[in-house]
Order: sequence, then C-alpha cells, then structure tokens
Amino acid sequence: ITAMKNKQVLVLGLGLTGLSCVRFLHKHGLSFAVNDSREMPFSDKAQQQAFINEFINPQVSNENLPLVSLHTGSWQQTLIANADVIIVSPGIDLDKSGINELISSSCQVIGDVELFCQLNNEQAQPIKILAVTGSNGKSTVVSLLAHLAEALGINAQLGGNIGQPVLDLLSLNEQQSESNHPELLILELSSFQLETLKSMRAIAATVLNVSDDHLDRHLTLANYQEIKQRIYQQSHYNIINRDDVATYTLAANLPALSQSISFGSDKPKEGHFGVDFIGVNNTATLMFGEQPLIEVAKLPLAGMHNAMNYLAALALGCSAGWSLTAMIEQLPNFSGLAHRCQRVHSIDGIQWINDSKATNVGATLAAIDGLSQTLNLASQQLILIAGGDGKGADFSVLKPLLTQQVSQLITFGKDGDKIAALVDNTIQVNNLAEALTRAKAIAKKGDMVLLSPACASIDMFKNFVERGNQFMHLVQASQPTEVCDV
Ligand code: UMA
Ligand code: ADP
Repeated sequence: ITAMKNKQVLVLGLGLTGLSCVRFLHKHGLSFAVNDSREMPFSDKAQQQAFINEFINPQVSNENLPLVSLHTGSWQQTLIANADVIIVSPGIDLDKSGINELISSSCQVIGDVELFCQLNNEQAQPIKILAVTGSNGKSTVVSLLAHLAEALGINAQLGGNIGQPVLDLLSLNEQQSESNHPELLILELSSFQLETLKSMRAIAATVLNVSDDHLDRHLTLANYQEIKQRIYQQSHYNIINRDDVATYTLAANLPALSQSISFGSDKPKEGHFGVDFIGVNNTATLMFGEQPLIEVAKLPLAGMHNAMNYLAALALGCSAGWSLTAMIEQLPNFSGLAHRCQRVHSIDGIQWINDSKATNVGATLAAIDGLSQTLNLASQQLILIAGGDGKGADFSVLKPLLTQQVSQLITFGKDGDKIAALVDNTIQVNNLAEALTRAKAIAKKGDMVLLSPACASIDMFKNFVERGNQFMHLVQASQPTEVCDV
C-alpha cells in the first residue's frame, strides 16, 4: 500500500473486481483513476450516482480524501501509458483490446488476486489459502470445501472466480477483531486470474482438469494449460489429477512429487486418493490408499467427474490438516450447486436436467457420460440441447458420445451449427424456447432432456444463470395442469 502512495494507479474494468479494487484503494486513502471501455458500466443511474457520491464527489469536504477519476466509453491511451501500476480485471484481454501496446515497460500490471496475495503475505498472520483451478468443477469443489470447513468448525471464506472478489475479504478482515479473522481462504481461480498471479503462497492447490476453454483469449491449448499449471509454483502441496495428463505435463511447473497428493479414477497407491471396486458386489468406493472411505452410490453428486471432485476436495482438506473421517461423514450432506446437472422439478414423467453451467466441451462430455449411465439407453432416450458461444473450442471431441449416447441433438445459438454438423438429423432451432418445444414433442415418460450447452451463454443471455433459469421456467410452464395416474 505504501509503495503505491505516490504512484499513478489505474484500475481497468468496473465490474465486480473493479468495484472491489475501488473500495479497497479508497479505504486506504490512495488516489487513482478507473477506466472502463463501456459507456455505462453501471447497472442503472442510481448505482452510477451512488458511485459518484461515494468516490468522485463526496459530500464531505476533506482535503485528505483520495482523488478518484472515472473514465468510461473507451480505453484512455494517455492514462494507460502514464500508469505506474495497473490493476486489471480478469475479463479484460490486454492483447485484443490493444492495451498491452500502450503500457510502459516500467508499469506493474497485476490482478486483484495478486494484490491480495502481496498484502496477505505481509500480514503477521496471513490468511491461509487452498486454491482450485481447472476447466470444470472449480465451483463445485470450492463450495464442497466451504461446506466441509463449516461442518468442521473452521473459519473459512470462499473467494475469487466464484463471485466474491478477494480484496473485499481483506477489507473485511481488517475491520474485524483478530479473533474474527478468517483462518482460511478457499480460492477459486480462473485462467484469467492466474495470468496475473505470481505471489500466492497456498497450503495446497490443484488443477482439477484441463479441456478446451477460453481459447478465444489464450489461443492454444498449450498456452491455456501452461497458465493453469502456474498454480503449482505457488503452493506448498500440489493435488494432482492422475487421470488428466494435461494438468501436469509441463514438468517445469511441477515441484517435488513428495509434496504431491494425487487423485484418480483407478486404485490408489499409499498416500493417494482413488476409486476401487470392492466387496462381493464390486461396489465403486472412494479410497485413500488401501483404506475404503465411502461408496460412490452413497454420495448425492452423480458421475465419475463428481467422484473426482470429491477426491480433490478430500486431498485439499487433508493438506490443510482436516480429519479425513470427519470430512467423509459430511460428504453426503452437500447437495451440489444449481445449474450443474440440476434436476428440474416436473410432473410429466420426463427427467429435465439443467446443466446450463456446462459452458465448455469438457463439462458437456462429463454430463452425457455421467447421466447416460443412469439411463437404460435401449428404452430411454437422452435428448441433448446444446449451443451458444463456443469461445473457439474444437467440438469434435463430442462426436463419439453424441453418436453413441444421445438419441436426439437439438442445437441453438451462435455456434450451434458447428455442434449440429457433428451428427446426422440434428434439429436446429433459433432459441431455447423453440428447443424446449421440440424436445417436448419428442420426449416420452422416462426419457431425459438435458440442457448442457458446451458453450458460453453470452450470445443470447446475460449469463449461464439466466439461461438455466429460462430453461427451468420453460420446463415448469409446459407442465400439465392435471395429472391422471392410470
Ligand atoms: N470491460 C471493459 N472492456 C472490455 C472487457 C471488459 O471495459 O473489453 C469491463 C466491463 O465493462 C466491466 C468489467 O470490465 O465493467 C468486467 O470485468 P470482468 O469481465 O473481469 O468481470 P468482473 O465483474 O470483474 O468479474 C470477474 C470475473 N469475470 C471474468 O473473469 C470474465 C468473474 O468470473 C468473477 O466472479 C469476479 O471477477 C470476481 O472474482 C465470472 C466468469 O465468467 C463468473 N469467469 C470465467 C469463467 O468462470 O469461465 C473465467
Ligand atoms: P467451474 O466453476 O469450473 O465452471 P462448476 O462446478 O461450476 O465448475 O461446474 C461447471 C460444469 O462442469 C457443470 O456443467 C458441471 O456439471 C461440470 N463439472 C463439474 N465437475 C466436473 C469435472 N470434474 N469434470 C468435468 N465436468 C465437471
């Protein structure tokens, strides 16, 4: 903070992250500028006015108040070129926006998480960190960890890409008495946040999996992979997914194996987590070395991908010193998050599944694979609704599962035609409502209709939540008003 006192500080972006930076810098008495390329970054006039009143033209006149300037509508070339420190929001692509060309060589470009970590490292009692990245399962794993922490009486906070900017936690931390400080931050990190992160000192960190995502920004899978794997250099213990070589193949990033705990879908070696088929019925069971932990069937989140999520969370919890027995006891009480393979209440006998959060190919593969195992495909159809903004992904990996497990594919959205082209007889529609109408006409009792788009929603919706809510609303609106059970 002191080092930033006489510097030209610039906050780029005024979304959740930018706003948290503004609150943080202002609270610490630092003057700075904010630049957002949108004309109107606020949700409405009232929010804009409140921002101006609080930070730009405060009613109280006090010469010690920091000076804050707001610039919207375009990137401000001079401000950017003159900045000593730029705090950039994760969603801003510095290359594509042309900002990188303007930044001076002496300027420090950091993200909010990097700033948080630098400040946290300086504290007498830094908040401990468990960090999770990966293409899919991040929110599920961090939420499961938060559930376990709460049940185990650990004072933990969720933060990062899950939607809680970390600088807000630090501010909060300082207002509380020492005894109220969170002990632990359970940190969800996106590849965008990892791009600007180098000072994290996590107790343990994991790359859950790597599949095509955000290639419109990271350009190649190798580059995306390298960015994800930077997390290992900033962690004491590394939690490695044995099944997915893309999470650990860049050996340069992988520290000593003695500091690694692995998880995977096979039988684990001592000190590692895995799955084994044990007992007279060959029951799939989560294992720690030779020790059976819990049967997969007793856990609410279905599919092998969720078994991996459970194991990753257990490995992270163990690294933080949590009791394995206590964690296992609490696993069945976590019922998962909305919009992730979420069953929609219906009375028409059709299984409607909202997996709107499947914003990339890997998530949709996991959903088809996991859910088709719950069906008898000889008598029950799996109808898949997919499409949206593919973010430059290669959809061809979907082809085998689309051919073997999906009875009918319905596509919509910007890149829907690319998915449609993978199989014959795809129904292509203009929007989600039409997709629902077509699915309803085909589906019979016992069938499953799965919205798992393999794409981001931004071409047609505000976000995946709006897309999922619209799906659930359409399902419920189309339910019969009276059901006669014969
Ligand atoms: N902006 C511009 N010009 C641009 C792009 C953005 O001015 O060219 C401005 C926007 O006008 C807006 C601000 O930048 O005012 C938005 O910044 P942002 O996109 O970084 O979004 P935030 O609201 O700050 O939210 C970010 C994360 N968003 C992204 O990474 C895109 C949130 O993750 C995260 O929850 C939040 O910080 C708190 O840490 C969301 C996300 O979609 C959920 N993440 C991606 C994902 O999960 O796949 C990575
Ligand atoms: P993230 O925060 O990484 O986007 P979420 O937990 O929100 O992850 O889940 C996003 C999507 O990925 C959902 O469709 C979910 O069903 C799917 N998913 C969850 N865990 C995994 C996993 N381990 N592998 C593949 N897909 C997964």
